[in-house]
Amino acid sequence: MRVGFGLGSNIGDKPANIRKALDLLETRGIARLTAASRIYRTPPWGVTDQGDFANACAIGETDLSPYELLAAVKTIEADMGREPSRRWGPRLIDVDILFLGDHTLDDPELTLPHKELFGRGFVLIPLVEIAPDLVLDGAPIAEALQRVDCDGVRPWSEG
Ligand code: PH2
Ligand code: MG
Ligand code: MG
Repeated sequence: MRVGFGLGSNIGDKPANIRKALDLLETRGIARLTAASRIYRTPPWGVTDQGDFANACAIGETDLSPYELLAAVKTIEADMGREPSRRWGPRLIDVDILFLGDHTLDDPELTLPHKELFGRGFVLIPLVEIAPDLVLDGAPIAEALQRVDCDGVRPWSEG
């Protein structure tokens, strides 16, 4: 089944953390990645008194069920050294499941498609980069991108 991931980091070597998590998704057999976006530098959203994030998205194929996938990404986060923090606070690595095939789920543990995806430039910009024609829950993501604030989101290499 087709799966989309959103990755974020704002502690330590942020781009290296994103690349490590992408590598673990592959090497642990969680997903076969078919596309990964560039890494973007993004202003903190939600809680603004923290450092900029590195963000990226990836798409792949997986055989795992929603909750198997959730457990697998949480294990990656824990193994990389993520420590509990306040909601929207600083994190070494965050791996979010953005969508899984056509699954729709509304559970406190896991919402599919990801509930805040449509309002976040730091997710929509990298996702549209690798999947410009993607439609989630009947909504074309490229159209959603036109409506969100993308101020300050730029490729990491451009500082
Ligand atoms: N993640 C959050 C809260 N705020 N801001 C940016 N720019 N990037 C993130 O990945 C991010 C955030 C909680 O998951
Ligand atoms: Mg998360
Ligand atoms: Mg997140």
